[in-house]
Amino acid sequence: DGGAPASETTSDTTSDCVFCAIADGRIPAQVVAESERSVAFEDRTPAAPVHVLVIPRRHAATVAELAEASTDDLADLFAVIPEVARAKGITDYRLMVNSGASVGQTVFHAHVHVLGGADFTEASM
Ligand code: DGP
Repeated sequence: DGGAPASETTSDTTSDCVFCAIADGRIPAQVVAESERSVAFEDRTPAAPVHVLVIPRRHAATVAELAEASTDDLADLFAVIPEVARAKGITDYRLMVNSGASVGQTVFHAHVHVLGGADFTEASM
């Protein structure tokens, strides 16, 4: 389209973003819960018995960028988490957010990992 080259940190570039494609329904995912602003779906490579990702429909590379773009979107992301827990039948869960490649972020569309269904108290996660 002649626009600027896609960059993994360019927050207005959504056409090649896999999580934008999931939010739009262009790529299928197992949706667990959703709202006007957020979508929760099963992680395709689960690291725990329950592993759900919650994403904003709005593209933002990181949660910090999302907070700068819309605190309403950020709040909604967290408001969906109890629905995820109910849908998955868990009361306890661990939330994890990777922000930046050096700590392991691989998809540059903000997301919160909801991990549960196991006892993590002895784990080094
Ligand atoms: P992170 O390392 O925090 O960027 O986590 C990205 C997660 O996204 C990782 O656990 C695998 C998951 N993931 C990547 N691509 C897809 C996809 O196309 N579908 C689903 N369901 N999950 C994906």
